[in-house]
Amino acid sequence: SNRLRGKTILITGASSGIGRSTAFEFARSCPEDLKLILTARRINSLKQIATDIIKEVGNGVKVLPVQLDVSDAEQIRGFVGNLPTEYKEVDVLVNNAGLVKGMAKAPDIAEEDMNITFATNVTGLINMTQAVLPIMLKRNKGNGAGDIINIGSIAGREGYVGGSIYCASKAAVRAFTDALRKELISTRIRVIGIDPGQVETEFSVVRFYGDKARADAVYAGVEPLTPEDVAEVIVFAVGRRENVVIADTLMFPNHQASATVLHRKP
Ligand code: NDP
Ligand code: 8X3
Repeated sequence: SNRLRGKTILITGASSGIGRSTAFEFARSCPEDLKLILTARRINSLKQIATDIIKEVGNGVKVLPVQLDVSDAEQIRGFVGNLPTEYKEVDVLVNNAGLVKGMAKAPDIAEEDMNITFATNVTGLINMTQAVLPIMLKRNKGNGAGDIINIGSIAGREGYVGGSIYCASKAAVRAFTDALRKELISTRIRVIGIDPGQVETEFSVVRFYGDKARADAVYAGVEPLTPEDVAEVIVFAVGRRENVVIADTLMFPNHQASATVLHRKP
């Protein structure tokens, strides 16, 4: 039987890239019975995605789009309390929302870029986790209490030039994920860390403040992962037997061996 059946799945950063693909992948993997809570700042994109998911898989999947800026602690506090009753029992939290602004080297990093990066990737992820954990802990009764999936990056394992704030933020995600798994060891909550290498999404467009040409140059001569590739791994991890924790995953496209070792076709 389908282990995803009946689950309520909350995804941050679901308006684009990996988060969006993860929403579709969950829906396709359990079209008969699933609830998706899709969050991001761009509510119109979320509404469109909700419509498209139901168009594709039918209305066995229920989708709730909610505007939520994870960098705003106040919004997170209100969000969980205001979930409609039928969506309150969150089983799976996918902490995916994340970004970086700029590729400046110290000492030229804009304070604003640093602040938004940490407020989203680190503080936002921790606040979301703290907001949702009580729901999972309350349900914790010996089986399947819940899953927390944190999206890190190869950048969290290895620094690269022009990546210091992003790398530091993702190293923080990795450290938080590791400590959290230990803190929750007496529960049945699974803490799952996934660190992708290059994935072609809006990530680089956002990093370069909307400069599409500069973003495209990042992927010139290489074949990056698709957001679907990462979504498949997320859904696979959640779909394992309850006693199986896919704790720590590093995934690359074939041309990549580290944050800095990439083979580019001339
Ligand atoms: P995208 O830019 O395509 O998607 C990022 C998502 O995060 C968007 O849905 C965006 O929605 C959301 N987001 C950004 N800021 C906030 C915020 N303050 N509150 C809520 N949502 C927010 O990039 P990716 O899909 O690539 O990124 C997803 C995750 O994957 C990130 O954590 C990223 O660091 C990580 N990652 C990406 C890699 C890559 O090469 N692309 C590699 C490894 C990890 P909105 O703007 O509507 O709020
Ligand atoms: C994004 C991957 O290497 O471009 O997480 O920083 S990288």
